[in-house]
Amino acid sequence: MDWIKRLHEAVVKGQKREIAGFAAEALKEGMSASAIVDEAVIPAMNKVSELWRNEEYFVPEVMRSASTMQVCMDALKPLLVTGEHGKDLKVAIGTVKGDLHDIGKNLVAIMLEGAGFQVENMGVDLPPEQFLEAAQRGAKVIGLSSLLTTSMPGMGTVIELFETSGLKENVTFLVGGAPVTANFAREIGADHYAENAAEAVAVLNNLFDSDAQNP
Ligand code: B1M
Repeated sequence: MDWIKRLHEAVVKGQKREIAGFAAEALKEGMSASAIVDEAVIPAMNKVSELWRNEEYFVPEVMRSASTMQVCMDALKPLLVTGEHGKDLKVAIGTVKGDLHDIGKNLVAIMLEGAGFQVENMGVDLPPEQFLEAAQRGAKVIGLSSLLTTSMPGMGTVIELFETSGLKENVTFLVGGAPVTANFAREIGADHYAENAAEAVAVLNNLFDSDAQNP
């Protein structure tokens, strides 16, 4: 059985009841959890995005695929959360105010947890003050996600709030989301930009490594 194809199809078609079983079979046949995410789940969500763009999928279909993806990620989570790396680093991640998109942000959160970071997944539509409170609770990395050009400036608002509160130097800002670019990240004063979940993990792993080398 081509499990990549089967799992990809399950996410695209929103086969929520079947997907955990498919993932279990794929694992039994020797596929790794990260291969399932990288080769089936993420490309399938990209396909769903394309179908939405082409107006072949509408809100119900997109939501069905998103919840199917979530079931699959929940089933794989114990296997993805294996990293020893970065264990002491607290990361608070959320979608900025005015924005309800959370599929990609949740993927980033799960992958960071998988890499061993302590992740507080704060939700969506978050007022800037909530990120400040997360830093006061000990988060060293603040992850901001935005999927809308209209909510993107909200990332800058969060960073400005940290500046005026004198807390900007205490944290590292990681930003991402489909419309966000490395240039935009620089403009608003973010420390790092990641294009996708794997890059977010790589960025923070590098940060952790260099902290370990220069404590
Ligand atoms: Co919305 N939506 N949506 N939507 N939606 C987009 C973003 C859009 C591009 C579609 C389009 O028109 N082509 C468009 C934005 C246009 C723009 O601003 N330029 C859009 C719009 C307009 C809207 C509404 C305004 C529609 C309306 O009501 N008229 C509305 C807004 C609601 C709101 O937020 N206030 C809306 C609503 C919705 C749904 C509720 C139906 C649903 C969201 C469901 C949910 O998230 N729970 C939805 C969806 C699903 C999409 C698309 C189709 C898919 C987004 C997605 O989940 N992609 C999207 C079209 C698209 O992106 N092509 C679209 C899959 C996901 C894995 O990728 O989120 O990009 P992504 O995450 C990636 C990277 O970006 C990155 O890593 C992730 C994994 O690799 N990343 C980070 C993300 N966050 C990161 C943080 C990091 C680092 C990396 O560090 C902290």
